[in-house]
Amino acid sequence: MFNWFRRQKETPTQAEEQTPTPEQVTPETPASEPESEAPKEPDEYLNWAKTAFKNIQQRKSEEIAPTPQPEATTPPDTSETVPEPVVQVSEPEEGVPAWMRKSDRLDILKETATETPTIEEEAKPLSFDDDFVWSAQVLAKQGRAAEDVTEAEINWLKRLREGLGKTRRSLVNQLKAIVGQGPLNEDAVMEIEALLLQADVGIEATDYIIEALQGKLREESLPPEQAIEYLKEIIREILDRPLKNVDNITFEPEKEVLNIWLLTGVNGAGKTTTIGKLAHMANQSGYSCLIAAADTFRAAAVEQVKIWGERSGTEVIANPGKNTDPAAVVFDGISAAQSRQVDLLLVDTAGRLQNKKNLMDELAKIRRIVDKKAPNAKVESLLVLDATLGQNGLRQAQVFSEAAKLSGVVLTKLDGTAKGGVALAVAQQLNLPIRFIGAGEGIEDLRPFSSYEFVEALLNG
Ligand SMILES: Nc1nc2c(ncn2[C@@H]2O[C@H](COP(=O)(O)OP(=O)(O)O)[C@@H](O)[C@H]2O)c(=O)[nH]1
Ligand SMILES: [Mg+2]
Repeated sequence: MFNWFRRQKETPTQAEEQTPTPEQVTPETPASEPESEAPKEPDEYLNWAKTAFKNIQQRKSEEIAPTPQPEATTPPDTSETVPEPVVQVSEPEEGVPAWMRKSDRLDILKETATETPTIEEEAKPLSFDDDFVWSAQVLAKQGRAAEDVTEAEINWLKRLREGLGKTRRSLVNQLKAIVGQGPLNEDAVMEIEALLLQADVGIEATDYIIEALQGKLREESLPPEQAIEYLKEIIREILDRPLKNVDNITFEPEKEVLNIWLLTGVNGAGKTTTIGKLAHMANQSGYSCLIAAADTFRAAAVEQVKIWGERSGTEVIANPGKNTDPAAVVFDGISAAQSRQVDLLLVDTAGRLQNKKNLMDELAKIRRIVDKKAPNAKVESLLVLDATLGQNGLRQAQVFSEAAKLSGVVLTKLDGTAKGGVALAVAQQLNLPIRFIGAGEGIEDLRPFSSYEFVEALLNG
């Protein structure tokens, strides 16, 4: 089993026994002294990638051989074989936001929810292309063994690279041209400033980056490639800085204790989708999981959570009554989680209430219930932020950080028009660590954040 939270393969017993020491839980930074077999030269990386590719192919053929899968091209007669959905899907009500009211998305979700959820992901065959080599190199540089690399990891890195592709292309060449000319003159500073601001980096982080870069280039003149490497270091430092205040660097659910993760954020940010993806990732990584549907203000919202529950094979605690108190659902969720001894309870919350005071009161009430009913639980409060909103998203974030004691951010929609630089603004302006990033609507399109991988996807060719 591959534990995504730890980024390592482990047997179920290992997962039980192992308590990670601080040294073990810092995979974000690449090993400064790579192990002896780690590649250094370009052709060594290529060989590493080839080995990884061969291993993945071999593992796939071994998995498929004993029990051949039914042909995905001939859909089964759904009227007969597919069991009735457990969920009673009610029509979206008046007053729900436009994207829900149209319900196209919901319809698609409803249809696909009863099918095998991984069909889309399985459909794409893995090919040994530029993207594969790039992804393999990113893993190799972090000291990974070619034997352990999984297809899911490669696919994720490809996705991330693709998502940040537009920003990378507009940043890298221009930056190289500017920083390769020695100390930055006034024009150069203005050009870099414009580039970074266009990428949503925000003024504070931009100033910080320019100052650090300026200092370095005054000390010594660097060729463009090295100047970019230094720039990457600065950016990683910004992204990792908020982690200094937290004790769980990997953000993996703790064993032997109930973990409760509250997901907050405005409507449409991606809370519910993120919950579905997190539940899937937790189940796949060996953690038992439960979802509490505490966005009770819209009937459709609860149904949407249930669909994600089915997709990820996770039970959803919901209250079917009208005008249900979200705190009551959270209470029920905790009771169920405690009696079943699950590892992780994911709580969906409402994104928009009439005003800021309402929102604050509601979130505070949920938090009180959690603290009272589960005083020993490990509670995290995650803000889900739509990366395509850039600086506007950050203003919303400010409101939530006043309303809830936030412990981290989930950045979503990095696959779309997002510029990516907003990650730096989050770290610099909110001083919150980014915990997970979403880059797509599929169930596997969310992974723990790694500053190393993010910066490579943003600035490496
Ligand atoms: N492209 C893309 N769409 C996403 C991502 N995460 C969520 N979405 C979409 O954003 C919309 C709102 O998501 P939802 O989870 O309902 O947001 P909520 O109101 O915060 O619960 C849905 O159409 C999702 O499919 C992502 O990472 N990438
Ligand atoms: Mg929702």
